[in-house]
Amino acid sequence: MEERGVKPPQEKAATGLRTPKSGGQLPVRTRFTYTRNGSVNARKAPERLLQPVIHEGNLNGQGFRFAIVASRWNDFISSRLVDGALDALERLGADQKQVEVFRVPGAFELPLLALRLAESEKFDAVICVGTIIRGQTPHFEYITAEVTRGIGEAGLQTGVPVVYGVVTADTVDQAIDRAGVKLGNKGFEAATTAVELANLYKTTVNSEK
Ligand code: INI
Repeated sequence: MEERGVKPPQEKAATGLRTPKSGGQLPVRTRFTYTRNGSVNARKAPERLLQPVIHEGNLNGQGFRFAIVASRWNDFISSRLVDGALDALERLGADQKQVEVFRVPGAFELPLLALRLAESEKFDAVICVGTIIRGQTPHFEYITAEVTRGIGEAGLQTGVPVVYGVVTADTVDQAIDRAGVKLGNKGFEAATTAVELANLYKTTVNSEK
């Protein structure tokens, strides 16, 4: 028989916000059955959904080696990105001796050095930061596309996480907003991503090494 307008009972287990550790499991999730008119069938107990193992990196930077590759163009912004990345690594427990910063002239030079550092087997993750501003170059689209492609390629070719912390903006003001003013700090975000990925790779795809 169909029930009309029955509200789903509280799904307590499905609302848990805890971050599963790598290899952990989701909180138990359930699926209600519905009647033909779309309301919950309160007469039937909810079914359990599959409980797959979830792999997710934690945010502990201790014990990992990180390279930050930073370009000097627009340095008043790019150096803020380096500061943001260092701040994140410090907060996440990375060891000072395990973090190295490499400077290159412009963003176009980031991918090759990122590739070589990733190949070197000296780093668990490479963090690329730089600033490309549209107003300053008619080649904005080319440079941005090439830098983005090259940074992605460095990771794909080596299997080492190479993270993208490059600000691309139409104006100087927009770029400043992404370097610690209104819209966070892209260097901080990239370093946090690097820590998460270093943990994820260590506990999953690299765990046999
Ligand atoms: N490099 C940047 O990192 N940001 C820019 O905004 C930029 N502009 O505007 O031209 C820029 N150009 C230099 C480029 O990255 C190379 O260093 C140069 O072409 C030499 O290869």
